[in-house]
Amino acid sequence: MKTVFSGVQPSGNLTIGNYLGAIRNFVELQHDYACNFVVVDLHAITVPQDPAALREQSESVASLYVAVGVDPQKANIYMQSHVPQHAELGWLLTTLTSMGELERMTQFKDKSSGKESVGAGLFVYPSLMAADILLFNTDLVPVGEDQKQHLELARDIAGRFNHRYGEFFHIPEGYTPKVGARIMSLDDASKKMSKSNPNEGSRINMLDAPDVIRKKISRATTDSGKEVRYDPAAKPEVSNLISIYSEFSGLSIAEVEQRYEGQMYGPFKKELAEVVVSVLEPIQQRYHEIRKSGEIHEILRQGADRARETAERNLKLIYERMGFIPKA
Ligand code: ATP
Ligand code: LTN
Repeated sequence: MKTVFSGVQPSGNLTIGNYLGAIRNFVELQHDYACNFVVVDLHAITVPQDPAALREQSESVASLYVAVGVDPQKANIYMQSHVPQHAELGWLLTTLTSMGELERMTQFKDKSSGKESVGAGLFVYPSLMAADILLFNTDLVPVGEDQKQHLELARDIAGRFNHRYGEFFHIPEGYTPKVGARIMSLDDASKKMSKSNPNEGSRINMLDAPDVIRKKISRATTDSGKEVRYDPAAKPEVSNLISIYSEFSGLSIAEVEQRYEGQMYGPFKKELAEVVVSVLEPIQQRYHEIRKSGEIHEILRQGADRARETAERNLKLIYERMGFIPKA
C-alpha cells in the first residue's frame, strides 16, 4: 500500500483555508493509502508559542482531524513530538540541505521579514518537513499551494540521498486540489488566508460560531462593481468568495456565477455564509463531542505507537546507509 503523510501546525485556530487546501482531502485518501496525519508541534515552535495555547491548539487540531472524518483506525493521527524519529531524521537531512536552498524559501522570507530576531529553527523548518515526509518513505503529500516549494525541496533532498547512498527514498508527489488550494484573506485578496494573521476578520475559522461566520462574510472586502463574476485578475476578492462558495456547495464556478447573475453582492454573501455554516456546523458538533469525551488522548497514543514502529525501522536503515555504526 502506498503511503500518505501530511501535517498541520498547531499555531492557531484552523481556517477554512486549511480545510479546503488540506484536511478535507485527508478523508478521501485514507481509504486507499497508509496515512499519517500529524499535528506538527515541532514546526509550530519555529515562531514563539505560548505553552498553554500550544497545548490547547494541539488538542484542537487533532480533534478536528477526527471531526472532519479521519478515522483513527485507518490513519495514524499523532503528535510529531511523540515520535522522536522526526527530529532525529530532521538533523540528518539538515546536513544534506544547503544554505542557498533554505534562503530561497518564500515562507522563510515572509515569516522573517521585518523581524528583529529570527530563530534558526525557522530557517531549517523545511528540512524537518522533508524528514516528516521521508521518514515514512511517503508517496503522496496532500498540501495547499503554499507548501509546493517545501515539497519540491523534500524531493530534491530525497534524490540527493539516493544519489549519495544508493536508491532508498521514493520521490514524494504533491496532492493539491485544483480549486481551494489557495484561499485568500477576506480583507486582502493578495495574501493567503492564514491562521496566524493578527486580523481575525481576515479568516473564517473552522470553529467560528454561525453568527461570527455571517458577520465576517458580510464584512469581507469586495470591489466597487456589482457583478458576481469569477475573474481573479480583475476581481480578486469576489473571485475568492466564489471559490469558497463553489468548494463548500459542490457547484461549479460557472454554476455559482449563473445563480447570481443580475444580483448584487448582498444576497450572494448572505447565501455564501449559509453554505459555509451548513458544512461547518456538523463538524463543529462532532468536534465538541470529541473534546468532551477526552478520547483524543488515546487516539494520539495509538497513532504514535503505530507510527513509531515504522519510523524506528526506517531510521535504522537510513543510519546504516549513511555509515553510522548500528547499536549493539
Ligand atoms: P500559519 O499561518 O501558522 O503558517 P497556515 O494557516 O498557513 O499557518 P499551516 O499549518 O501552515 O497553516 O498549513 C496547513 C495546511 O493547510 C497546509 O497543507 C497548507 O498548504 C494548507 N493551507 C494553509 N493556508 C491555506 C489557504 N489559505 N488555502 C489553502 N490551503 C491552505
Ligand atoms: N509546513 C507545513 C506543515 C508540515 C507538513 C509536513 C505538511 C510540516 N510537515 C509534512 C506536509 C507534510 C505547513 O506549514 N503547512
